[in-house]
Amino acid sequence: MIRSSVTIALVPQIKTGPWIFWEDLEAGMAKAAKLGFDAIELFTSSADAIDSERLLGLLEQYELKLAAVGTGAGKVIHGLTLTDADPEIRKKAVSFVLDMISFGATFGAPAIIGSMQGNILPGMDREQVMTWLADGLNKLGNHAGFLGVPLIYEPLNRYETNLLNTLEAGATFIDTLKTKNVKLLADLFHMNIEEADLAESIYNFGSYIGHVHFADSNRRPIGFGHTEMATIASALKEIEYSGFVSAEAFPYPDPDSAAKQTILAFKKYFSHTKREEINSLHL
Ligand code: LER
Ligand code: MN
Repeated sequence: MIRSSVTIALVPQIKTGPWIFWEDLEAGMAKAAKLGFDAIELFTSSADAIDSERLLGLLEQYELKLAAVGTGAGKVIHGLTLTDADPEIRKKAVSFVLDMISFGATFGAPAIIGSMQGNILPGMDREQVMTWLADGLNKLGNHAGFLGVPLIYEPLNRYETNLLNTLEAGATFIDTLKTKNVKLLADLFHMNIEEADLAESIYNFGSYIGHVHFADSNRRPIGFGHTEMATIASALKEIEYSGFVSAEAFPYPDPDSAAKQTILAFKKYFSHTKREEINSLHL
């Protein structure tokens, strides 16, 4: 069964980004629950930014799952990546993500390696950088496996990384890893830029996909851009994807409307709740 999720960003230093709800964990969760989302995805500044007991209580209270935890704050706030030329920084990056994996695993949620993968900077050797990435993913994948969750690796579009940009490149790379515990994140926004045919790539690399970021071509909520969602939804059903479709999209035109639009799109493509029922909800 494909389940819905919505992002909540709790990083005070970041005021713009593709997250639907911002700053207030409980308010975001209450709205997610009211709209009928199955889960939330969290973007926090570190693994100890939220008290685990409190989160557990809120997840139970609002009957939500934790779909995944983002690790990008490691780069954005702390300046860490898994492929930094400085071994000390790489070590800190691994340690930051290890803690995030442990945090997420408490709730059965995987951690996502997105911007923490870094970039090949001028003067760096591609092969060397890919070895650093492999070393990091092997350590992190093993730790996640020990805790019973996958590690999610996200191919990003070319304007965010020059490492791996497509599902095919991601799948080919993770096949070379020692760990067998890394899955791919199919972010529909990045895929819109990089894939020749989104549905075809989903069919071809379906067995590698462990998480989906649900955003339209312009990174607005699904339905506010020109992505052909019907064929993508068919592909996800065809491969028997059974994870979360998580709205990592801009809060356009505002967080509440973006959340409503997302759940409407989710219901349209993955189940059959009537539009009027959702429109009548007052957040
Ligand atoms: C970044 O563009 C992104 O898609 C995130 O999921 C990764 O941090
Ligand atoms: Mn993403």
